[in-house]
Formats: sequence, structure tokens, C-alpha cells
Amino acid sequence: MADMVSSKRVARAATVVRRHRLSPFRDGAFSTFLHNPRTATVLGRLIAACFALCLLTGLYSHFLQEPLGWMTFPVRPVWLYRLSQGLHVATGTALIPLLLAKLWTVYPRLFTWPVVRSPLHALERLSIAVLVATSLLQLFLGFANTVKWYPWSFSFRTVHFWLSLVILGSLLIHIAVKLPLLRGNWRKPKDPEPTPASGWSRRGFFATVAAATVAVTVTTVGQSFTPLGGLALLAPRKPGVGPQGLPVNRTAAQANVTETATDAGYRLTVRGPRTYSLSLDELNALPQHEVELPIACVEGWSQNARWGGVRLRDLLKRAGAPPDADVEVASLETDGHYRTSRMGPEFAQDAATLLALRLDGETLHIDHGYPARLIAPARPGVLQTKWVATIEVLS
Ligand SMILES: Nc1nc2c(c(=O)[nH]1)N[C@H]1C(S)=C(S)[C@@H](COP(=O)(O)O)O[C@H]1N2
Ligand SMILES: [Mo]
Repeated sequence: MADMVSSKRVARAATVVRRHRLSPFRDGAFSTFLHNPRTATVLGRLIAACFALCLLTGLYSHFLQEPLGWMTFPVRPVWLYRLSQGLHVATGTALIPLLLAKLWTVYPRLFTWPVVRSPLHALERLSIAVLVATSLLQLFLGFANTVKWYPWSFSFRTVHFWLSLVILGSLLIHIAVKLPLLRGNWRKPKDPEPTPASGWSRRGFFATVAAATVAVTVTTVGQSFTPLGGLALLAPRKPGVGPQGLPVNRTAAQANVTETATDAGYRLTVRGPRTYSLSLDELNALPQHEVELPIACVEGWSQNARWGGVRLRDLLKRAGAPPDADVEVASLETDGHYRTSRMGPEFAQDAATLLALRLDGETLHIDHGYPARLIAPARPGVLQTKWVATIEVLS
């Protein structure tokens, strides 16, 4: 009886194997031409370069928003974050067609037989499954974020950060495993393979991938690289479009501050060793300064503007703040992720860090943070708090 069951199982397994070998996906059914290690190597190198740049700029952005205690950040050039985040979104966008092309190149390997050859082989396949799944998820989440689409309830930044570390780990394993293949295919083969009679040539394939990559990059990069603003067809925000010629991420109405921000009784409170508060007229009577600084949103758009207002360090000095103190700025907004922003002394004491009251010489539009907003060099847009109510010296 037991024998009969097991022989039935064997027969069934044999059928599965036979079917697999006859399927259009069987081993050897693919032209070796584009689905080969040389193509995979060329694409892999490009992907690795984009990934490295995307990871470094991503880590910079992450730690600016969630610094570890010992961290301090560069404050010049003032456009450093703007450049970094522009590169992050541009390389991330370019990675979408590149990764799809790479997956297309290697997908016949999904159908190799036997499925696993050894425990080590099983481990390798598992690491690739993790790499592919997390990379696709990561690019999807990042892309959804750039178009302000959040169809999930978890914290984007936390998940995006941890996924990047999982990807880095599985990518390093993948590179280590493929090192012999990489080495063998790093250079152009001496005798070029014959061009197939039909189908894609390698040149045609690469030209298509390059065209797709350039197309998605050029039609989105204009949101931060303003000379290409006119081409930013796929970009969710365009330079120069918004109140006072500047885009807005969250309006006063969305933040529910329309009433509190326009209340004539508005006062700014500075909490420190000598706490005080000021009306808007009193703020306007203090020494005023002008700076040209960009807003650089994590989502990828950025734009320069001329801001006018009071230096944060002047306000802090008046409160008796020590020069090495951290500072927390809080909004009139009662909830929302970006109602507060913390900064170290490198930003708080910088001459270009303002409590801005004006934009391009005019009173701030309410959607840009009227009556007062924070603006500091080399910081993510999310930390440029609008509708500021309190400034607190942290001990
Ligand atoms: N209080 C508060 N400040 C905020 C935000 C917010 O939601 N609430 N959004 C931030 C984000 S994500 C960006 S990119 C900038 C946008 O500034 P802008 O609307 O003046 O262009 O404001 C930042 N300041
Ligand atoms: Mo933003």
C-alpha cells in the first residue's frame, strides 16, 4: 500500500519534470543572445553605480531627519541637500527601467532545472528572491512617494531606510556569488558574437534601455534642475507654479491653521533660560536679513527663493541660549508629521538660518507659512517648518 502511494508520487513528480522540460521556458529554449552574462554584467554595473549614489544620498537625507546623537552636518554649500536629493530621486527613477531590463535579461534562470542543486545553491536563490522582491518594493515605494501617493499606513521613511539595508546586504551576497561571472564578462568579448538573423541585437537592446532611462529621468529631473523645468512632464510639481511662484506641499487649509495663522493676537514664543514672546510687529521691528536659499523637498522638487526675516541666532541669543544648544521649532499646526523640526547648533547658529517673514520681498503667503517660517541652508524641505509658533532651546 505504502509502496503504491510512493510510486504514484514518483510518477506525478516525473510528469512535472517532463512538462517543465517541454514548456516554452525549458532550459535552452531561450536565445542565449541577450539573456547572457555579458548583458547582465553591463546592466549590473550601471545598476550598481546608480544604487550606490542613491543609497549614499538616501542615507544623508535619512540622518538629516533622524540624526544619531553625535552627528553634525555640513551647512555649505547651501544647495548641498538640494543636489543630493535631486540625485537621489533621479537615480531612483533611472533604476526602474534599468532593473526591469536586468530582470528581463536574467529571467530564464527562473526555469533552470533542478530548482535547487545544493543547500548553498538554495541559499543563493533565496538571497536573489529577497534582492528582487525588496528592490522592486523599494523602487515602487520611492516612486509613489515622489508623486505624493501614500497607499499604505506605515512610515515611509522608516520602511524605505530598513529596506535599503536589506537590499545592500543581499546585493553584496549576490555580487560575491557572481564574482567569477562578473570577472569573465567585465570586458567586451574579443570575438563578438554573431548578430542574430532576427530579433534584437545587443546594441538595439541597450539603446532601448538607455532611451527609456533617459526619458523617465529627463521628464522628471526638471522638478529640481530648473533649466529642464519645461520638460518636467512627468514631475508632480513644476518650478515656478504655486503662490508667489513657489510650489506648496501642504497648504494652510490642509494643515488646518488658516484661523490661527491669521489671528491678530499671534505671538512667537522663544523658550529658553530667558523665555519671551513677540508679536508680528515686534518681529518686523528687529534687525532684518535677506538670504537666497532653496526649498528642497524630499519628494524631489526644489526651488531657490529670496527669503527675508530675523536671524534665528539673534532670537536665541536674546533668550540666553548657549551657542552649542540644540533647538526645536514648532508649528501652529496641532498634528501632522512635520509640525516640529529639530536642529543642531551648526544650523541654529548659522547666519543664513532665518525665521522668515517675507518671500521675494513680499509678506509670506499663508501657504508658505505666514506669519513666520523657518528657512535654513542644506536641510530637507520637511524640516523647514511653516506657521512657526514656538522656538525652544533644548538643554
Ligand atoms: N508646519 C509644517 N511645515 C512644513 C510642512 C508641513 O506639513 N507642516 N511641510 C514641509 C514640506 S514637506 C516642504 S517641502 C516645505 C514646503 O514649503 P513651501 O510650501 O513653502 O514650498 O514646507 C515644509 N514645512
Ligand atoms: Mo517636502
